[in-house]
Amino acid sequence: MAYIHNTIVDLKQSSPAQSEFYQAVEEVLESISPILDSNLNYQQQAIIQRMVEPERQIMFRVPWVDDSGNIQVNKGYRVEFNSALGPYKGGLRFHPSVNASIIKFLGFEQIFKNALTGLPIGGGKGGANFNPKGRSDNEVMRFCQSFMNELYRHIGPTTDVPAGDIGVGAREIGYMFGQYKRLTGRYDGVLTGKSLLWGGSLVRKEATGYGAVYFADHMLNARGESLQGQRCLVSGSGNVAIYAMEKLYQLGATPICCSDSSGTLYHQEGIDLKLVKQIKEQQRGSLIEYLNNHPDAVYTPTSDYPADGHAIWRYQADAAFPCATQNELTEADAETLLDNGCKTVSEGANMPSAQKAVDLFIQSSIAYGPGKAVNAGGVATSQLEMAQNASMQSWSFEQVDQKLQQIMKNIFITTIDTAREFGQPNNLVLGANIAGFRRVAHAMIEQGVV
Ligand code: NDP
Ligand code: 2IT
Repeated sequence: MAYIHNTIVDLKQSSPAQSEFYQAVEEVLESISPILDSNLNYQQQAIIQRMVEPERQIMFRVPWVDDSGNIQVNKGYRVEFNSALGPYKGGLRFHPSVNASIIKFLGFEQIFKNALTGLPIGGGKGGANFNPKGRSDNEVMRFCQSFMNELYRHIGPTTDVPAGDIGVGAREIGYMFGQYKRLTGRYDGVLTGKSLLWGGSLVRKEATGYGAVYFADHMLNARGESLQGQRCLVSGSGNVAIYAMEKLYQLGATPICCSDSSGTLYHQEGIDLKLVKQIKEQQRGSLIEYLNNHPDAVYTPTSDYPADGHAIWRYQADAAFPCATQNELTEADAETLLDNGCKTVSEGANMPSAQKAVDLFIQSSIAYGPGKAVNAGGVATSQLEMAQNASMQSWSFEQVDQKLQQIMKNIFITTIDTAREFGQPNNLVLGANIAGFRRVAHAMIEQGVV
């Protein structure tokens, strides 16, 4: 379609060298083309051109002093992408690979994900090219304080509410909250993913992983199947992966693999989740340490991965949960999964599958859930944390989990109903993108040209 093609050509000119961002935009624009054809109002209102341009992008210097007394300088970002549905909402990522392209792809995805939750939250994302690995708690604290010294003037409980993402968990949120409070004198819900001691919500820690499994369960139930007895591959071993594995065990499935940035672990009898939590959450160590307790497990370092993909997707399993990072599942990985009989792929991470892998999953008619639907339980529970902070309440674990389950069910129904409406019942990419897009587009039209 010429309109979409021209939009992407213009985007590449005005925002050069942002491949991850183009990938996210192309996927959304291609799948919404059926409604662009039938509704010229979107074109007349320049909705697409407005949506691909962030409302505001903030880039800043983050200087800090390491434990040896050396001055370090990082690059900080906050992209306030779209506020049609509510305050900007989305995580902060601290990882050496962070750049403008990655933050923009994440912020763009966040707009549609947040719309799908049905809650009043706009889309944003931020972070820094800071590597927390190997840094002491004091170094992480000084970095977070310096990061907040700039960020605090751009955020607020009804304007922009950051949370965690890769490399940002309860420790980092704590240090950033402390500095925000010191700078502003305000004790308000300006960040989510806070500690339960001072304003956090029960279930927020578990929400993304649990939600990804709830979504997979809905996809299977709709096909007359369930997760009971299924053997699963879960990439990553961070916040999302750990709580996806926990929920899989609770629903009678067995995660047999997980991974980290150094390698992949396979344990035929099922991953010892208590040990993974200890290694990753407490010791901040490497998964290779798992072998000290379980010499019968198999560990493949990244140096031994196949040239065209990743060791984890080469194991035979019923279901795959990519929960680490973007483009961690290649076309060759997808081919192997399908050849080995994998029937479900549920994306806990953001954009984990390369575009060609996505195409293969859709063509094969397996149960394939795209990240922006599957991992929306995290941000949805963040909004529940905002609601509790604003009303000065704290809800029980069961109350929040019930709401999370209901939200994931609604997202699944909205997504599959929209896919059916457009005659492609197995294409949940199309369903999620159109459902999210319509909500944001209509809000933008009603709010005028702003
Ligand atoms: P964490 O930092 O807690 O964990 C990330 C995991 O992925 C770690 O095991 C890490 O390895 C591994 N990893 C990260 N980058 C790479 C890489 N380039 N190559 C290989 N492995 C890598 O992050 P989260 O669990 O919070 O986030 C995981 C994914 O889920 C991300 O895509 C994030 O955007 C998405 N997401 C997160 C949400 C949340 O609520 N946290 C909500 C929705 C989506 P190592 O342990 O060695 O660092
Ligand atoms: O990608 C995501 O949805 C997140 N990292 C969570 C965002 C949030 O505001 O909880």
